[in-house]
Amino acid sequence: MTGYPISNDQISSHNESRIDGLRDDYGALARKLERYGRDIDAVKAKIGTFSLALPSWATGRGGTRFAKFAIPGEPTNIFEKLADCAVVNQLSCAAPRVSLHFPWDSASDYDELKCHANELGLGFDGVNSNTFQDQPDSQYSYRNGSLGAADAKVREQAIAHNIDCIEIGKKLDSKAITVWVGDGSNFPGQQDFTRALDRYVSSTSHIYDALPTDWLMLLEHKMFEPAFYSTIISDWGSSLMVAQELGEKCKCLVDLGHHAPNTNIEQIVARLNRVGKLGGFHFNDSKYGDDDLDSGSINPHQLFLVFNELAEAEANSAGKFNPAYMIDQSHNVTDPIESLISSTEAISIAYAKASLVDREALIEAQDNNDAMMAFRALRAAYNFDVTPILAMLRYERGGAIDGIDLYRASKWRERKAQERKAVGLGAGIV
Ligand SMILES: [Mn+2]
Repeated sequence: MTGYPISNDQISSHNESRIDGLRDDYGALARKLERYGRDIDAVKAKIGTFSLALPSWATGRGGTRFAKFAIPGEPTNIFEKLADCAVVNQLSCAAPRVSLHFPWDSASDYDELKCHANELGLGFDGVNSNTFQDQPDSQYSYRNGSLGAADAKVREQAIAHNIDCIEIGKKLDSKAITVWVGDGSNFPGQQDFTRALDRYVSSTSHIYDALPTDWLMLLEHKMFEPAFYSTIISDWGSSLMVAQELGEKCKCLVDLGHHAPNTNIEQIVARLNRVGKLGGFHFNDSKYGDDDLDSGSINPHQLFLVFNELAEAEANSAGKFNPAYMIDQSHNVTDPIESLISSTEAISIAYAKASLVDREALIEAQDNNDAMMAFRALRAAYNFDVTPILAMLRYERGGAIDGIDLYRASKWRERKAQERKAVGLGAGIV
């Protein structure tokens, strides 16, 4: 425990003043759940199996296309990003993996990086490639696309970069690579839809061939941006088409923000699961488009409905259901650590509520065409305040009853502002 960022003394004194109140709330919820036919400790054990990955890039302040406003004490390299992720995990006890992004997170020695992460209580999730921006040492530009580019040399460079990411991931014990490309067009006629997709499929098949046997390749679709007329993998249909063409190690990743407004995302979850192609999730929230707002901050009910489908999928998966869960959001106006603690709880709440759904009652109502009783089966679970279960889990695991309160009291950011170099002014990043 010595490598952990927040001292045990600090956590103990924080919890000491809150544990009596928590036990009171937990007891009241236990009695309520008992009347509902559920044992709170069994529910807690189930919720305790849930965990998330944190993206390294979310530890810095995000931005928009217009600007980024840095805060003092932001991490400036992968080691500092890991330290901030370790704070989130230590206090929330539900985010033990970090997802790296290359070349942003390049290191000179990945064995050292892995050891360092392990000392902080962290492991590594899937790796992410980046062919949506040029790097200082890039020979060819991605300005006209990457894996689907018309120029074969550009495609070869993009393929080689993805294979490099797999090689790094092998050293870190990652088991997946997530591929998202910015390829697309801004003008009607600029690009032939079919030939561009053919080139993308051909390129991704080379990356697929380089996958170790126990790895997955996750394809992330996005409706628009940076291209505004057409995007090469714009929707779950295109993503599924390519995943089915490439083979069983290729699956689809659903980012909650990458759909048209009002899209029924929970139905997409059910569809992808039906064909065994639901590979993972990127959690965030939105009001208008790909806003990358904090998970559950705008529409917590939708998050619950997504998890309800995941719970249904898990119940019918014969033990093979293991999607990669990750936060993917941009923190423009908050301290990223606070947003990540808050979002970890919001996502865990949705998971917990979905696990409380009375599935027998739900299926019975569905089969009897009883819309109101089916809806009530969902609403009854949604209406439970499950936060005492999550707080008790954190307490029992050495985390914080109130993570953000303790984080503020620890003055972590103020201390880091003294130690870390300033990030300075920067352009927006989405
Ligand atoms: Mn994403």
